[in-house]
Amino acid sequence: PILDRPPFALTLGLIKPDLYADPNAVHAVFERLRRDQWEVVRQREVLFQPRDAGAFYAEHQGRFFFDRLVGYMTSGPFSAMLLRRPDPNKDAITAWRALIGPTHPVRAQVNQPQSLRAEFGLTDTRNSFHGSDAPETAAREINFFFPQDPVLVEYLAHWRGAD
Ligand code: RTP
Ligand code: MG
Repeated sequence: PILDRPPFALTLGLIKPDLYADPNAVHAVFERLRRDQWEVVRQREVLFQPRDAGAFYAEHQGRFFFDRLVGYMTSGPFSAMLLRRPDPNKDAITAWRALIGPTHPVRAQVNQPQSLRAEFGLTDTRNSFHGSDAPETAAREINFFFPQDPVLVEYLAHWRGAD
């Protein structure tokens, strides 16, 4: 049963193009990750073509902000990270989304001023970070950027085996 499973310890984080273009900001983000005991298992620089952004954000096709989102995500290189919580009792997906904060930076500034989007986000679209929202999406998104990575493959076998 799902309740007997360990919390999902992996997630996929993005440092989006606007922020990735600013080395001082990127440095500050990695300092924060170290301080909060995140393990960056893999990290790669990615440059999206429009079709890549459309594939990654397929669920948003047809939304009013889709073209803006594709334009943003193809505006320059960004960083994709396979993140792990070393503490097996902590859920990486929830913890990472809590750290980055609400989608809309203005809301983040009001409700979660310590969050990364409150500090670095610019607009509703240019919100500087991404985080997977569930174990299934984390697995899909990690595999999107790090296909068949052994860390993901082994973790999924262990996690699924827990039922
Ligand atoms: P994400 O998936 O990137 O972590 O963000 P989220 O769940 O907080 O937000 P979601 O609704 O999934 O939207 C995906 C990304 O689309 C852009 N967006 N722009 N009103 C707008 O202009 C708007 N709304 C969303 C953001 O870049 C958001 O992260
Ligand atoms: Mg989302």
